Amino acid sequence: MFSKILIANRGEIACRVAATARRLGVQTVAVYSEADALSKHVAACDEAVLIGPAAAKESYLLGDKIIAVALAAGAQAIHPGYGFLSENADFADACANAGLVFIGPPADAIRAMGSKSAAKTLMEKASVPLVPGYHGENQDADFLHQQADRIGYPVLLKASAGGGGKGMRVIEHSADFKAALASCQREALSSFGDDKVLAEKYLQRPRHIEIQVFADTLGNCVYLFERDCSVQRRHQKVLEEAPAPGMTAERRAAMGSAAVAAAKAVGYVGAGTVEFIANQDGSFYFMEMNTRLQVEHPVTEMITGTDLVEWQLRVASGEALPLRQEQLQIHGHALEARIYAENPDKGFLPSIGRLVHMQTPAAINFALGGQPDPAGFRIDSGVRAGDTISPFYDPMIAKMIVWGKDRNEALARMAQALAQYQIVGLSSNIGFLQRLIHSHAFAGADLDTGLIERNQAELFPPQTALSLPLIALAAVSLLQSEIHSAGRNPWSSSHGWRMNSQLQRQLTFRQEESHYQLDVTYQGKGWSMQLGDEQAQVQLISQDADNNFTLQIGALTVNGTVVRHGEHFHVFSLGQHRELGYTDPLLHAGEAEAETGRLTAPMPGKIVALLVVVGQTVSKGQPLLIMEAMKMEHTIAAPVDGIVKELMYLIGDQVSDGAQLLMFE
Ligand code: MV4
Repeated sequence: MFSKILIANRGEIACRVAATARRLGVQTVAVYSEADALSKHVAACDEAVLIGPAAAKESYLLGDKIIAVALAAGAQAIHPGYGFLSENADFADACANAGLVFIGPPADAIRAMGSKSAAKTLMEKASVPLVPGYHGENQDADFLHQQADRIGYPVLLKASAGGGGKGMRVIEHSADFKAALASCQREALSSFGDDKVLAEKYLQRPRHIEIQVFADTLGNCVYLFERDCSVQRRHQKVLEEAPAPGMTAERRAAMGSAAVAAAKAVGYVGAGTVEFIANQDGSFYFMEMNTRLQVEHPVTEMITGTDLVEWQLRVASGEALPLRQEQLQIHGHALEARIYAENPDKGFLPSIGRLVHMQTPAAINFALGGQPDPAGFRIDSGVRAGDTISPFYDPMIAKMIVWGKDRNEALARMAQALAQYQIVGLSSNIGFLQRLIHSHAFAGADLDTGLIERNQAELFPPQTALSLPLIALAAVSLLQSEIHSAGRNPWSSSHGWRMNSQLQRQLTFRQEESHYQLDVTYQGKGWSMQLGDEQAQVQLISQDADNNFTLQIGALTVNGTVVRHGEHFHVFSLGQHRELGYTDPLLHAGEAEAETGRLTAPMPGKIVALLVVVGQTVSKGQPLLIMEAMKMEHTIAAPVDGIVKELMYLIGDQVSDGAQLLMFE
């Protein structure tokens, strides 16, 4: 085993690799960009080296620099994680030339699988099933048309150099072939610089089922069963699970053997994934091979009780695979949900900003009576509460993985865990994931790659009205914070309480365009609250330092967490996350001169996030940096379209009132 490795990655996968290395007594060297100086992966490793600016091209993609860092630090091997340099065959060669072990497959195996049409030719020779089609060299239009007619419609044209769905055309009738070919070739040329295409039978409602394979340098190769990754949005996986629902033992063995044959055909070593598309009847065809450890590997780890990063380290240091095929078994069912900083209501636009509040689900006790604990709950994340999701890298916040003895148990636990995941500071897809796992199609395991598209209505329902309990939680949080802050108490008439026989006050909350007027009457032991024609006696039962409240509302006892972020109350209760706008009259006093878009500090404070780089073109209203002052966050946005000329401060710097923060043109 190695004594020291360098991890050439960031975020959750760097933390994931570091955790296993630590458990095995292997020292770790992190590399990081300027944007990641304070990040979790730097803290997770034994040492860390700054390699360049935020942009990946100037840091995480600098193979030579990373190799130099590894040599200087005395590391024997480099783990590339996924993305970045993980499938770069030249980098794998460069590691070997420098005397370092690349913890991944041989460079030639990466190259062999890199070209989609060449890979298909290799797979055909290895008797791995391919979608009926033509993937040869002849690109004559009439010849390709004949091939399409032979295959039978619908036919799918794909750019040979493509992947990820770009440059694909579905053709329904022979008469449409010529026009579709021309348009596919144009897109292929402009996107990939190569107009070569291949033609395949188009599968309707296919599933994406992939097989985890593992090979060592001694000639052993096993499969660790399948993952179903059919639930995708624009070729981005959202939910993954293992095993695949409906899979029979015979089909599993057939797919496993085909995947092992695929790996052997290219001399594979290490962790790899063979992707298939499968028809609803179970017939399956090779799509491509991913020559790295994948994001969704934890579901496989959970059902097989393995640590695939440990396997990678053992194989890379020359050891045999820890288990033989017949020692591998499937135990239960695992689901993974990818939690992204993105806004599902705005076309899933990435959401940049700081995780002002993040509370992860308390690990539910999954231990089954009498059985070994299958470690049934796991969050893999590269960020902590207070960290920033920057625009430079993938906006994934975390992967949440749950285990159950069967799919329904795993689903129920995922539902519970998602309901307990709290994020304030940026938008996340948690609500969308909740609707997805409860949807008819997903809950019923009616899976295919079009699931999200086909269930738009169920997955994007109109916002429902706020209920009295949710509003009462926000109101009590507000009232309590006023009592606790010096000089602001319900008896001060300046604060909106009227001095009459009873203390009354009206609070107005907003949810999008709807306004909710809550009439509050202070009653010593609690409040009477009226919302429309609904009225209830409300009492505070308990409140803790982490913003958790228990209220008695009429006959109902309600628990909730309320986090105030600027002029918004985030209420987490009854499995929901609601954002209530509130216009605080005190905050708006005397702010007439605080016009939008100023590029100076509005008050003394600390820089907590830089969201742009020098030279970057930005549009009006785009967030440029975030500062923290008076325990609140202030986002400085671009006043007009322009270019960032200079950034005056770094993350963590203190700035004084009125200080110029950046130069803007
Ligand atoms: C297909 C297909 C249907 N029939 N090939 C999309 C990305 C590329 N890797 C392969 N893709 C597809 N190939 C045939 N012959 C449907 C898809 C497809 C898809 C595949 C896997 C996961 C998600 C997908 C979403 C849309 C289309």
